Amino acid sequence: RATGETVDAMPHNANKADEYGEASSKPRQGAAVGCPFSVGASTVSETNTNEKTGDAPEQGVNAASGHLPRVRADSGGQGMTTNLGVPIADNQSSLKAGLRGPALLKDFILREKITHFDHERIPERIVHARGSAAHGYFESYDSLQDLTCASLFAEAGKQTPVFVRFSTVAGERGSKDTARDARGFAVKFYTDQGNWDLVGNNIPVFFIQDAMKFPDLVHAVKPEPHHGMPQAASAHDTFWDFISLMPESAHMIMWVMSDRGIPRSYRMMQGFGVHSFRFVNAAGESHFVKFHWSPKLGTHSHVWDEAVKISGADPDFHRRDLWEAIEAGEYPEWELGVQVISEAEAESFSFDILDSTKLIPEELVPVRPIGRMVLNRNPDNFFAETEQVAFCTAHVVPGIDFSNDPLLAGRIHSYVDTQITRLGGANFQELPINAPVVPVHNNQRDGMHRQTIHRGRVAYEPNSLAGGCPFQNGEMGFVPFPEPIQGDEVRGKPEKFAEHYNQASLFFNSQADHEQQHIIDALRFELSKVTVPGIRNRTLAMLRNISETLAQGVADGLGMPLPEPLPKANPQPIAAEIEDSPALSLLARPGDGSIRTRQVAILLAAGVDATSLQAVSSALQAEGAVVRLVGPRVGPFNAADGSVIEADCSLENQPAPLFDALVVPDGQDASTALQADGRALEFVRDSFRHGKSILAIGAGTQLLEKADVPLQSAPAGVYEGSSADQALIDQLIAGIAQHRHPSRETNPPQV
Ligand code: HDD
Repeated sequence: RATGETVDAMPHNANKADEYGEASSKPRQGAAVGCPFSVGASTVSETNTNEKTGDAPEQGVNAASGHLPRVRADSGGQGMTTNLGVPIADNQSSLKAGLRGPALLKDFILREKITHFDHERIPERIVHARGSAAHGYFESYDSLQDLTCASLFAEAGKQTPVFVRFSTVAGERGSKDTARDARGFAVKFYTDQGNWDLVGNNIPVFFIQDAMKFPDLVHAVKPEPHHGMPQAASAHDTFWDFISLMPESAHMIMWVMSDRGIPRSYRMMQGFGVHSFRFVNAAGESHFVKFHWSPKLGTHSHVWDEAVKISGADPDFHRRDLWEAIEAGEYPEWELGVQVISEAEAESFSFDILDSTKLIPEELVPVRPIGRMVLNRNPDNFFAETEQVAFCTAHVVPGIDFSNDPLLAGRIHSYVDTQITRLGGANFQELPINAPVVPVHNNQRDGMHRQTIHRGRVAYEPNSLAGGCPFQNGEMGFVPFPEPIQGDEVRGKPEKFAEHYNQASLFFNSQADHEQQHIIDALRFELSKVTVPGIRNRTLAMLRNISETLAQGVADGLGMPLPEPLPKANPQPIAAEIEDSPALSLLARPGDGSIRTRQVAILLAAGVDATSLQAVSSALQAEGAVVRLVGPRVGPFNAADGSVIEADCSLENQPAPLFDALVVPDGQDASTALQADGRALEFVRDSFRHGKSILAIGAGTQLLEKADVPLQSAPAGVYEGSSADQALIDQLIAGIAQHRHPSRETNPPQV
């Protein structure tokens, strides 16, 4: 509904009485009572003018060419019709022979409605089924014409519309957002030379080296086929059975078991193209490139206990976070960077750049920033846009080409292929969200659900009847990089692919102490869910090749002795270029230091001190934080000074894991009431255990004491004071900007 007033104007359904007995034999009143759409009311989405970016198109910018407005429907002020436009008189009852008689087959209106409903679902994606998306734009920093002729990088300031979908990998469409998993980071660029899809993840490497193993990997991680469990989780026998037999997965396992596997927000994670691609310039010269997205807000993650609790309290946590930020005008932003490598350089590395289980350390090849991406509009319709968007690694544009990475080769086939089943035929690219912003001309015809009405009698080339059109573009079109290729047909892999552990060790060794501990804890958790001892043992044997500290920590957590290390595929050690890469720690990207969009809970109950509550609340809001007043229930509470304060959420519906920080204001009666409420104590304990910033003022401190927060040890990120003075509030703001306070962590948790 557009406005609250409309709801108030419709206290009950006045049409209801007409549905029964004699009255039902007469046609209903024409107009709906209280039509919920009021003129002038609009959401952020509806006021945008550019269909793909949401912005007013600027001159010289890729203006979209009319697909989305043409298909957008808005029923404000409209009467109801069938799918064929026939006005519907009555949408309440089926057509019957007598009020108590049988329903009639000729009721085409009922049948149309039920038939359409019966077919509303399409197959979910085989992987990455759970996702959320947004529109936005990419803006190039410079002309990259020396490197690539891709038109989106042609000049500084050039904007290209994008649609971006984030996802988890293993879970089904309705599964929770905060599962431990890699996250998909798929970007569709609607360039003026056609669509380019950069279908990446938030992790720069992958589990396997060859597409041949992808179905095996996915079968292993998905719910086990006999009983369909567990949902959206890798903590089970078949996954670890496969992994422990596939040592090439060691590096990716380090990333997924690290905090990267449980990001705080889609807005706070990096993205990577993973494979080496090629940039090709107008002269036909090629460089290898790796793509990196870096979030302006920095890289931040949950802790495991928090992620588990969020999945119960709000399974849509990441979807809501992205949606709300964009609706609030807090547009998420990433910088795109590339690592550029010449063919000769590529040869010189200790690893193969065609191996997707390896990254190129930033210390070896720095990341060059080339543009920024802003997401500034939510989709109008989840199904039409987020569900029907079809990303394909085969979608490249002139200036961007593939490398010979054997994982990428399989992907080039798989994505187009899967859309044909998922979206019901070969014309899926005509769906508005998938259509390019440039016109499409070729001789492909017909197929299921064809939208275009092709004119003329020519659908072949060469032709003379249509003057040879559509004509070939020659060197203006996509010209594949002419890489000379020679070799025997062989099923196998290059030598360097056999080295599986150097970069897994590099990743583990480059983590901060608490990050290393989180990897150990994650593996302890996952392997404790494995029921077959041999699989635990084999995984431990694999971990020994990564780090003795890691393997010992996990073994201790499982109460197991350390087995012999797993024999290596390549027993000859290969010297790695570096042994420490600070860029691999989440701490390398703290963000811009602001607390914008951070969610802060202020606890309240009757008798709360309104002055301290309001002082903290206004100071936080001035910094862009989102403040929620959390009460034992929602609704009004009398403050100590007699004023009335409204709790907008409750301890029950919005528990601590959903927040970034906690404030307990002054007020003796409120503190006493909260101390007697187990949910408030749990709120404090969870906030403390999850390393969040906590501010307690005056009597609010008693709640922390009652919750066993060890105040005497002056834990980091816990601030106390007798009044809400500015210095105290500044401490809180600085604490929230740090994201969380891992120095409080103990194993097991004290609180
Ligand atoms: Fe994939 C979906 C990312 C390897 C086959 N993949 C999919 C999506 C992302 C990725 C982000 C969701 C796109 C969306 O939001 O709609 N996939 C990756 C990355 C990989 C990778 C970063 C390794 C570098 N994928 C990979 C391989 C294969 C596939 C090796 C098959 C040979 N992926 C698919 C798929 C999906 C898919 C079956 C399922 C739904 C879809 O494509 O549209 O074709």
